[in-house]
Amino acid sequence: MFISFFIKEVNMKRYNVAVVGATGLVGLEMIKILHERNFPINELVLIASESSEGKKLKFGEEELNVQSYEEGIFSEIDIALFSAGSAVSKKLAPIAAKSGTVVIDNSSAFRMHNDVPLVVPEVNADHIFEHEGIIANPNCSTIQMAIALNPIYRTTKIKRIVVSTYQAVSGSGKAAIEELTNQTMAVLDNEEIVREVYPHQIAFNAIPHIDVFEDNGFSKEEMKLIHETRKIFNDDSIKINATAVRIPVFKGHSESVYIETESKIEVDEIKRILLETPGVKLVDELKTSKYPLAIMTKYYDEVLVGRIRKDLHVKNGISMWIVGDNLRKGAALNAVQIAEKLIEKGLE
Ligand code: 3JN
Repeated sequence: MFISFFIKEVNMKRYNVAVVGATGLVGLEMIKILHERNFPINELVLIASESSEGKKLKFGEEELNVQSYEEGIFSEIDIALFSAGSAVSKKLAPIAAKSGTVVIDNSSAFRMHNDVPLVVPEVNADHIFEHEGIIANPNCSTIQMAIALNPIYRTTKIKRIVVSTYQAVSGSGKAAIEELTNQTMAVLDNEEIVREVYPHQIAFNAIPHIDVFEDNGFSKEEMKLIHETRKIFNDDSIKINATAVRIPVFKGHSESVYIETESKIEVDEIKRILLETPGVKLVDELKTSKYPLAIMTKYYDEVLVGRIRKDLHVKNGISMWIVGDNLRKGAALNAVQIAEKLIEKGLE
């Protein structure tokens, strides 16, 4: 048994992997998850901006140097996980793809492109293999909603979704974590509030504004939820209305999600199918005050679903509360899972 395991390990194909945006919150999480999940790596190349050049990052026990981009850096790379923002992705992902690297991009740069699959592996893993060098990771708020709604959608089509998000500041990066920390202390100490990341004080507040506003009155984050969900389900008939709100929580996005299904489905049936859904954890026991909480994302990689209840007035209307780790399943873990699916079938 040990010998066969050993032979399998030795014979396992190993890949050259790059993380672009390695020093960011999501990049760091990608490195951690590649190690945790024992991804078959031959060489791991960490790429970040010039200002991070020479920094060292841990990959398990190893310490790896951070490099900045230079021509030819992708020539030996099999898979590149990008999380350096959409400007960097727009510039570097096509270069990497052209040199034969498969790019898994966490930005919005290519998500809605027709020749770029937008993938949540538990929902539409089959789309992965339609790639032409770039695969897109959806927005964090989209991923957790899609994963929870998918088993319901497969049972009875969903006609309409009304979603309000309660998003953690880590979605805006390291500077936002610092801003919430500093503002919280400043409010408690009755000192001046300094604002840099958000247009308003985030401490002790809720800001209904994520990303820029579009001409239709919706924010770009809200429009991402609409367009991306339709693309993942390959169903433009789903009517979606979204409100995205930033709240003073460090980690874990929460969502109030209301759906109208095509045919009747009982709450008990939804609970039963969610219990059997990989990547989902049902947390729904009102008597003992059990429901998903943002702080639970510290312990779970699954998307947590609870407070499932029937609308009292609208036929086939159902409400629920969905919570996910925005840095892991909402970003880094989803990207690594796409990479795992890719190598399962062999890269080519
Ligand atoms: O705000 C959040 O909670 C998630 C932020 C996502 C984000 C932030 C800046 C740029 C994205 C994204 O993933 O859609 C982008 C972008 O790539 O457009």
